[in-house]
Amino acid sequence: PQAIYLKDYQVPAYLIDETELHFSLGEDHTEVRSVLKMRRNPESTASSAALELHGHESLELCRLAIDGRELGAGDYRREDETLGIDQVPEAFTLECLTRIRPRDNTALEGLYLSDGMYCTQCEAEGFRRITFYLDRPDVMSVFTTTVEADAARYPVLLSNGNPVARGSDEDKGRHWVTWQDPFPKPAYLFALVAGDLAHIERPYSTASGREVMLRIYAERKDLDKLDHAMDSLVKAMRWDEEVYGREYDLDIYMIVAVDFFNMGAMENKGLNIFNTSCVLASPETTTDGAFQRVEGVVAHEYFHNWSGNRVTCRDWFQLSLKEGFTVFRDAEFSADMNSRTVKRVEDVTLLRTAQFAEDAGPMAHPVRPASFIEISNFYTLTVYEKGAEVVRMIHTLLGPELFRKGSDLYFERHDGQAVTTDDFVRAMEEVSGRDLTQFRRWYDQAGTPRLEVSDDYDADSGRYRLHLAQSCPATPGQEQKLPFHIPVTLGLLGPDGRDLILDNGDTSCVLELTDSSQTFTFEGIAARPVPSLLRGFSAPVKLQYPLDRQTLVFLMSHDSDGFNRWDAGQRLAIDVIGELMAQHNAGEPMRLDAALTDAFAAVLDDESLDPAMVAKVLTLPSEAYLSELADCIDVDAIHAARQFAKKALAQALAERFERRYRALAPQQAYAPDAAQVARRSLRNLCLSYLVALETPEYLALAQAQYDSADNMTDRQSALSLIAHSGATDAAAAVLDDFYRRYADQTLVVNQWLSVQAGDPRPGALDRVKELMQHEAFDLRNPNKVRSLISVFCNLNAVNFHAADGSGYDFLAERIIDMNRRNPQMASRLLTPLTRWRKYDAARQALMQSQLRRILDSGELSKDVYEVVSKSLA
Ligand code: B3K
Ligand code: ZN
Repeated sequence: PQAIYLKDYQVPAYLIDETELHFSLGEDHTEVRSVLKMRRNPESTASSAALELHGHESLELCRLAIDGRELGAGDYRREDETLGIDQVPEAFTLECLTRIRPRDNTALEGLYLSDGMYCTQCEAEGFRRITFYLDRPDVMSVFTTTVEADAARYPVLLSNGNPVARGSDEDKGRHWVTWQDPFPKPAYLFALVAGDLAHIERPYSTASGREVMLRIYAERKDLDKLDHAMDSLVKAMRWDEEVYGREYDLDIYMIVAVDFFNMGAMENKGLNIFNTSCVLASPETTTDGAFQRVEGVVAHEYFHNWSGNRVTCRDWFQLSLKEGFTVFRDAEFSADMNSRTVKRVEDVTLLRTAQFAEDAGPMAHPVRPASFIEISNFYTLTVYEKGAEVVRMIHTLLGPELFRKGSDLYFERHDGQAVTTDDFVRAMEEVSGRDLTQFRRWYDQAGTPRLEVSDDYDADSGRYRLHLAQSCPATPGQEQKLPFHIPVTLGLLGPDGRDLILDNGDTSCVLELTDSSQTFTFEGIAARPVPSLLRGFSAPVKLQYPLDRQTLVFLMSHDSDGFNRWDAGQRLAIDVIGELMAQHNAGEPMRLDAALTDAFAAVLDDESLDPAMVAKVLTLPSEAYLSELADCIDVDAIHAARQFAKKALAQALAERFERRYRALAPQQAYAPDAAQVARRSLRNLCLSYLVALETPEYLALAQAQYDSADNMTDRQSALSLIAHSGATDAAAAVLDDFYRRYADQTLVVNQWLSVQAGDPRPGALDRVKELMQHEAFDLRNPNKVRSLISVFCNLNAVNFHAADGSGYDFLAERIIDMNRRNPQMASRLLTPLTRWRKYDAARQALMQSQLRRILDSGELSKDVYEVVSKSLA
């Protein structure tokens, strides 16, 4: 397989002004007829008049004609992934008839069947599995699509745009609907759905008074779980009108929920296709976290209508143009709908745990990659989450008003175009008059910068100086890095814990670090201050500013920045757990520093704090984050020390945990609103500490919560606490009960699989293997694979990294099998093996040998080949 380079980009040689598609869906195969109005691109410098269309090897070509003249086999060249015609006119009509087999499509790209319903996934390069086309985002065309199918089996026929005609052939029992999408779009935004679907609908009038119909489709049995997604959609539409001045543009907006889907959802123009896990929600079946995820994903896909669809990407190297910006938009939306600080804590936790790990691994790449073998491998935390951080930094540097002006200019200037991240930055430069040349390095240089800070204070002169230095580790293909432009939001706390007023008259300011090291001076400071650095996590960097535990406790209780208060608590916990690990490895008894217990007690006692933030502060850093921070990951010590800390905190604070647990008992009927979510999160956290004590009394408390819960949040958290406790009989009984209650609710059964896959006790791998044979499991369904296999390999470190290598062996086998079925899934599964350099020599050898085994296993997809070969390089 060959790499493709950004530097080789060339404008398309041909354009497609109009695309007419006719789908005849049949049980055995589907016929796709296309009529393309094409012409030579006046901007192309290509000398030959040859036309190269993309087309997957699975396409069966039945007929090809130019301007009505049928081409014979000698008139074109069929290669693995392309169809070439040597000589075509300046302007012409290309007709094509292809045959495809959606039923055999296990890759879930292109047109496939999900539980008997037809659906599509075309981003990034799935359209070439439907028909021959210029399947690249800078070829934008107006689509008219007719879908024809059996009327009884597939009563609902959908595509992008507005329905303009329909009809039926009663003798044959078939019917058809024609859809027209007036907005030119690239093929990756094409969508088609056919099935026996039910829907809910709600009218919406836009800010300027246009009437729009919103519809959400799902299987009939799930019709009662669509209201939350609809409410979320309406909120997102209003928010985008208010915050970005963006309105919806078609007469109808549709979301369809499907059970077989490689990722979360897809923003196809006017016809979003969603994983059921990102649409369906009901109190009985859905946790608070999942309710919020539905809200966030519905908003994300809706926001793409402007940041992605109206203005799209020139090529796939620019993916973060739409994804980074849209993640930033959805994060701000969720922050406005719920708690801003909690949302920030969650996003930064994901970034620091998983994106930093990606940035330090063999697949590290810039937000705008310079090359790829398979683009599907680049839908990453770096492109999405770090990309969103880069947009956030622009927002921080410009301020909200100029940022909005920049976004207005970007949308107006580029509406209907396929553009680059540079175009986005240029709009921001123009409205602000700022030069972001150096800032652009965030798009081009991979790796997580380190920010080293030291300070000094001179009491006589009242001068306080902060010394900031940056560096960035080498990443594959990038040995040397140039300094980044880093916004460091800063506050200074006086000895009383209050913010000092800074020169700008405010309690925070933004320092702009542009050199490899710089000193910032503050005059007239009466006493040595404590700096609150990177407030709100103003840049995606690793901060190195050693603070003693006492100062961390001080920041934890006084910092006016909620994010940094939380972060100080995390740093304290990390420090204390590190000490426990050292004791563990020295064979000494572990002893928890009372500083942590006291700090937690103070937070727990302060009833004026938002319970959601209290829950975040009292949540110990995850094993995954502790692993990311380690140079060499000591899986067992991390697990042992963290468990010990949890239990020791529970012992010291049991009374307090129990008191708050009881005080936070539900007072009203369940609602997934911010206030209730906050109470439940703290209450369930208290319960988790109590159950860590493993006393019959507290296990009974968890059991009582499980039995009496009127919602999935409380039931599921009790379930996993009991299931992971040492009480084996109770664990088996509650898992059994849970399955029996929810056997007909696929998404709930997936949680049941995850709880078992995540069990840190010995024997989890055998259980996972058993569950693969269970009726509830299906290797073809990505949600099931993620719930069972990915959870085991990513969230159950002690078992997956078992010293005998059994976890690695299991995963390699799964990947080799999945490579044939669904390359995208297979490639995603590889992630934990790619991190082999972070483990001890024995584990390194075991992991490497499994990677080699995969590499030698036969014909690998581009997806798997790219990740395995880069991991071994
Ligand atoms: N744009 C899609 C992701 C498509 C992934 C293709 N492998 C979902 C999203 O980011 O909104
Ligand atoms: Zn997206």
